[in-house]
Order: sequence, then structure tokens, then C-alpha cells
Amino acid sequence: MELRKVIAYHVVMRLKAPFETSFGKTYDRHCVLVEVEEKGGEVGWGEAPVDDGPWYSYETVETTLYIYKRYMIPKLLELRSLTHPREFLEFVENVRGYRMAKAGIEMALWDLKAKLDGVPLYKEIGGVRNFITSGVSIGIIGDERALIKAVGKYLEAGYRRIKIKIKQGWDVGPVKLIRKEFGEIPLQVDANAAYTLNHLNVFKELDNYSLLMIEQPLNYEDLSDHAELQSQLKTNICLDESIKSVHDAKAAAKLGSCKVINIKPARVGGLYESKLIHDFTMSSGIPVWIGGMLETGVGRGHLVAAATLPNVRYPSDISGSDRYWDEDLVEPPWTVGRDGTIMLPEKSGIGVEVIRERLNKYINAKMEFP
Ligand code: OSB
Ligand code: MG
Repeated sequence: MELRKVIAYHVVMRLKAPFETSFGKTYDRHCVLVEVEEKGGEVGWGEAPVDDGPWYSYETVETTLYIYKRYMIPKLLELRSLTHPREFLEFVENVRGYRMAKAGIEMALWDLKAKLDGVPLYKEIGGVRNFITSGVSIGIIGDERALIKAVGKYLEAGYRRIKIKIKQGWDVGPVKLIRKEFGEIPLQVDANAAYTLNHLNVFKELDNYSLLMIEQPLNYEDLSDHAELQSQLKTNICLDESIKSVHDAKAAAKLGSCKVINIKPARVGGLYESKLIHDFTMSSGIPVWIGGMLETGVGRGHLVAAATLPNVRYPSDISGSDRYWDEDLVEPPWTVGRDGTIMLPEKSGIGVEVIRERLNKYINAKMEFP
């Protein structure tokens, strides 16, 4: 791959409905899209799902654009030619952290590589299925009737499991209610780090509802308290925020901090690191699934591809485009079938086209290199 141009776009898109987690409420989704172009004119697309503030992660739109300009994109363009996205990661190894920024570029390079190789991205990265099973992540609704209506609507649409966001004061109640209304449906909760070991009583109660897992109950940097909590629960703990690399995954496995891992390709620095975590967890008997960050159709293409890896053994947080957007950036949009699956396109790369006229409507800033 001989690159001749790299463009980073700050994109802002209004969500169909606001999404609330324990760390805040999102109305507009901000992200940085990356477009890499090689000398023959083929392009690849990636997405850094950073927000406009350091809420889920310390990375933001502004830190990403700064790191791109100062440390990553000029360096990438100095690499006259590269044969694998890994070479970009080696080139920016001296940049500590900023994994979402790295991921935006790395995923664009994977898309480009798959297109040049003439294969769908999922085959390029070693996926073993041409479909994925889809679960839905429901934000903190706060109103019980509205929650029941939402769960009913998503089950009706075919989603294979329901995840609800919880925070202190909105945890056991909604779980109990969903069990009462819908019985033993596949159900899990995500706390986004809102609790401490002082809330053991809440988790002991949740432990009675045969949840598939409890996601990231404790601090986003913690592994040892999670190990303590896991030792006291029957329910599997799943880590999200705490796993930023294969090193964290190894430590979590050794300590017993979780029994499941949510791999978000953007959180861990891209598809290559995702594969390292995937391969490690597969060999140590820890099942994984793929998490989402309210991505546009571009990032979604990478999530869908990652979810075809063999050790993805639970439904992933990958909904159809229509759950987030009135109009996605890509054609065709991502759709979940009545059976709760998304079929992988057989076209090369991520398999969907970015529609420029749509993208243009949502661009807040653009940086072009050289
Ligand atoms: O913790 O999984 C999370 C969205 C934004 C930030 C963090 C998370 C989420 C989701 C949404 O749960 C998953 C999705 O549908 O993209
Ligand atoms: Mg999560």
C-alpha cells in the first residue's frame, strides 16, 4: 500500500434518541473518521469513536486531531509503502495510549488492505462466519413503562439479547421488572464503572436474576476489586473499560477479574490488538463478544467483521443503522434480520460505501495530509 493522502474528519451526527449511561447523556455523537487513499486511488475508512469530552475514555475529538497532526499522520505518510496495518502500529509504538486515535487509522488501513486484496474485511482478519448475532444496548431510560416498551420493541425486532445500562438507583428494579414481564430472555447489565465494593449488596441481589453477565461494575482502571467481586458472585463479570490491551486481558485472566471480555476494537487500539486479545482469550477459555460505541456505518463495518472471529460466543452490541440514525453515512445501511443476525457483505473491505453527500452534511472540521 503506497499512501498518497490521509484525511481526518470530525463528524457530528444527531442520535435518533439520546443515549444515557452512568457517565452521562449523549444527544449528538461525535467521532473522527479517517480516510486513507493509496496511489491507485483506492480508499480505506476507519472510525475513532471518541466523544467531545473525556467521559468513556480520556480521548476526545480534539486530542485525536492533535495526536494525528503532531505524531501520527505525518509519520504514516513517511512510510513510503506498507504491506500490513501492523507496520503502522510499530511506527507509532512510542506514542503511549491514544488507542482510539491509533484505531481510527489502523482500521482504515485494514479496510484498504482488504480492498486491495479483493476480499471482505471479515475474511482478511480471520473471521469464520458470514453472519453475526446482534444484541441491543438500552440506555438508562429512568421510566419503567418506557423501559418495558423498549425491551418489547427490540425483542420483536429480533435482537438476540437485551443489555440495559445501570447506575446507582436504577439497577435491581429494572432487572426485576424485565424478568417479570419477559421471563428468562437473555439479559445482561452494564454499569460503566458506577459502583464500588461497598455496593456488594446490590450485586448479591442482581446475582439472583440469572443474568448472562454484569459488565464493568467497578472502577475503569481496576482489576483487583473486580477479582474480589467475581469471587463472591455466581454471575459472570464481563470487563469493558478495564481491558485496554492484551496485557490487561492476561492480568485479568490471572487475577480472576472476569469470566467474559467485551472487545471494543477502538478501545484497544484497533483490529490487530483485538485479534491478540481474541487469540489469548480463546486459548484460555474466556469467551468474548464485540462492544460498540454508537458508531456510524463506517465503524460498524469494522465491528461486524470483528464479531465473526471464532471466540465471539455471545451476541455483540452491534445494532442496525436504524437504531441510531435517521440516515447512516453508508449504503447499504446495516440491518438486523428478524432472526437477530446481520449478514456480512461479500464485497471487499468493510463492504459498504460511504455516501459523500451525506458525510458532507455532518462534517464539522477536516484535516487533509499532506
Ligand atoms: O459501555 O458498552 C458501553 C455506548 C457508548 C459508550 C459505552 C458503551 C456504549 C454502549 C452502546 O453500550 C453500544 C452500541 O450500541 O454501540
Ligand atoms: Mg460497556
